Amino acid sequence: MELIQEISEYLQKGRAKNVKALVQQALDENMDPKEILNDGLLSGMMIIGAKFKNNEVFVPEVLVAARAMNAGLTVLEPKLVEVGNEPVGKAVIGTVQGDLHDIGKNLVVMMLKGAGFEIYDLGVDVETSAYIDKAEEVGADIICMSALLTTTMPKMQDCIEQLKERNLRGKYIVMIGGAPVNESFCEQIGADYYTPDAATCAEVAKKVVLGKKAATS
Ligand code: B1M
Repeated sequence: MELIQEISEYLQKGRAKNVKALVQQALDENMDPKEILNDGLLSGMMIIGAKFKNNEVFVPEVLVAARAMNAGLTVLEPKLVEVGNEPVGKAVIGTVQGDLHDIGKNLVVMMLKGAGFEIYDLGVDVETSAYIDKAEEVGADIICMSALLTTTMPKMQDCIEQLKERNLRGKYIVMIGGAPVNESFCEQIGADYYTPDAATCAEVAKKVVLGKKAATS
């Protein structure tokens, strides 16, 4: 079996140690880190996601697959973030309150780091005010929110409303994303940018932060 296929298969079985070792082997064989991510790890997670939806697997299986995914990501992270290291700005990030999904958010963190951002990762189940408090504390440029559940998406709007209440709406660029989020939701709640994936998020973040800094300098 091809190495990349093996990574996907072991991820689906939740075999974290094997996934970690195979990702390392793939890197040692000079495979492209993005190929390992997309065709190995993410494709395995997509298969698990589809099976979960069809009730062919349940939460425990998804959880071990997610752990295997995160184990693979720890090996891949140094390669994914080594692209650039000029300091670009500061970003506060987290998965919104009530939501425990962190794989996509962790990928966004890696890509933002790779784009040169200093990251303040608040983790999962983040209270709305915590994003704003942290942004104020560290002098952030961007607030990034991730949501994977339709039931937790409204927390993004709560953050926008709190920013307005605290007269801080113009101070921060607000970026949102996650599987159920889309452009029209972004417009509806008055966030600044929706991006569909981690790489695009980092690309847009860098462009707008540098643009804002150039305009104010
Ligand atoms: Co959950 N889950 N889950 N789950 N889970 C989904 C999201 C679901 C779609 C599955 C399904 O039914 N098909 C469904 C949501 C349905 C809905 O709301 N419409 C669901 C459900 C229902 C649940 C529970 C309620 C199940 C239960 O308990 N009965 C429960 C909720 C727990 C909670 O959060 N309170 C639950 C629990 C879990 C696990 C804990 C078992 C596990 C999470 C483990 C973890 O994250 N550490 C889990 C997983 C793994 C999934 C699926 C299978 C995979 C999610 C994932 O990691 N994808 C998911 C099904 C699916 O999405 N196909 C599912 C890979 C990841 C890279 O993609 O996070 O989308 P994603 O990130 C992408 C983009 O969205 C984007 O970048 C990434 C790609 O580059 N992105 C951003 C993400 N954040 C961004 C922010 C940005 C920009 C881009 O800007 C700031």
